[in-house]
Amino acid sequence: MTLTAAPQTITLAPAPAPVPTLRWTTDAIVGLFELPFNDLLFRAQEVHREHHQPNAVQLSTLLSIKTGGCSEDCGYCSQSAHHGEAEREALLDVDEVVTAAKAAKDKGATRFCMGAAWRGPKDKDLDRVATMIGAVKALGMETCVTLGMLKPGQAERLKAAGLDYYNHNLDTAPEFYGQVISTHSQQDRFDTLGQVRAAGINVCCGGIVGMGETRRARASLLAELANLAPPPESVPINQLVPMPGTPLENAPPLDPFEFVRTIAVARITMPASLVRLSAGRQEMSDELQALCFLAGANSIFYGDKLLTADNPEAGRDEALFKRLGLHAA
Ligand code: SAM
Ligand code: DTB
Ligand code: SF4
Repeated sequence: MTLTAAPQTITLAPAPAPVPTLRWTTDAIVGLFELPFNDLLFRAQEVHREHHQPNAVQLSTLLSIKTGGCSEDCGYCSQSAHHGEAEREALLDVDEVVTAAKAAKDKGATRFCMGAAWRGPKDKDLDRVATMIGAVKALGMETCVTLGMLKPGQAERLKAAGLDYYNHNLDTAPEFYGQVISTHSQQDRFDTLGQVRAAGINVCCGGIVGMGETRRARASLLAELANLAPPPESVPINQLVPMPGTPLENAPPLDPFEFVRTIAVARITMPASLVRLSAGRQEMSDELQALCFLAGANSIFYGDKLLTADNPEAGRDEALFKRLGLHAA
C-alpha cells in the first residue's frame, strides 16, 4: 500500500501578533541570586528537568593550538604578552591536533575545542585552522574553535570548513569590563558574536566569575547572555584560575556557594542551553562540583589540561560520575 496525501484545502490563518521577546533585567536576576539557597536550587532543578536529561553531562576536550604572546591585556590570562607567563608556542601542525582529538574521542569526549591566543586570526592562519576543523569533524566529533575577534568573511570560512561552535565569551559585566581588559571593548565581542550567528555557527559564550566583581555585576553579565537572541547554545561559566604574573593572581576567592548560585541562575535564565562548569574545577572539591550539577550544569571540560591551566585527570571525573550516577551525554 502506498500512502497518498488526501487533497486538502489549506486556509491561511491570520498572522499571529508578534510575541514580545522576554528580556531579563539585572534587577530580576539579582532577585534570583538573593533567593534562599535551597529555593534557588529547587527552581534550577525544575527548569533543568524540564529541558534536559537530569543525569547526562556533555564532555568537551580543550586543546591550545597556539599558545602565549597574545597582544591583548586581559587581566586574568596567562597568555597575554603584557603579563602572561605561559610558554609561547607557534600554531600546531594538523597532525598533532588530530592525534589529540582522537585521544579525546577515545576517552569519551564528543566535542573538541581548539583555542588560540590571538586578538583575531590572520587569513593565512585560518587555512590551517580550517584543515584542523575538517580533520576533527571527520573523526565524528563536534568542533569548536576560539580564535578571538573575527573580520568580515572569516566566520563564513569557518562555517564552510564544517565548524559547529565558536567560543567567544562576554567574560564580565559591561560596567566591570574596562577594569579587566583595555585592548578591546565588549562591543567588539558583540560584533564577532553577530558574525558567528549570521554565518549559521552555534554560539558558545559565557564568562568568568571570581575576579572581584560584585554580585550585581555577575547578574548583569548573565542578563547580557540571556538576552542574546537567541541565547548561546553553550554557556561556559569559568571560575577564575589565578595565574601567576597576571594582575588578577591575588584576586580574593569567591564564596563557593556564590559560584553554585551563578550556575543555578544561568540554568534558570537560559533553560535550553548547555551550561558548562568550566575553568576552576581542579580547585573545586567533588562536593562543590556535585552542587554545580544539581544547580543545572550539564557540560564540563574533560581532560587533564584546559589551555594552560590544569584540569582534573580523566580518572577523577570518571570516579565522580560513578559516585553521582552521572553519565556522558
Ligand atoms: N583569545 C581568545 C579569546 O579571548 O576569546 C580565545 C582564548 S581565551 C583564553 C578563552 C577564554 O578563556 C576567555 O574568554 C576567558 O573566559 C577564559 N579564561 C582565560 N584565562 C582564564 C583564567 N585564568 N581563569 C578562567 N578563565 C579564563
Ligand atoms: C572557556 O570559556 N573556557 C576555556 C575555553 N572557553 C576556551 C578556557 C579556560 C582557560 C583557563 C585558563 C588556562 O587554561 O589558561
Ligand atoms: Fe589573548 Fe584571549 Fe588571553 Fe585575552 S583571553 S589575552 S584575547 S588569549
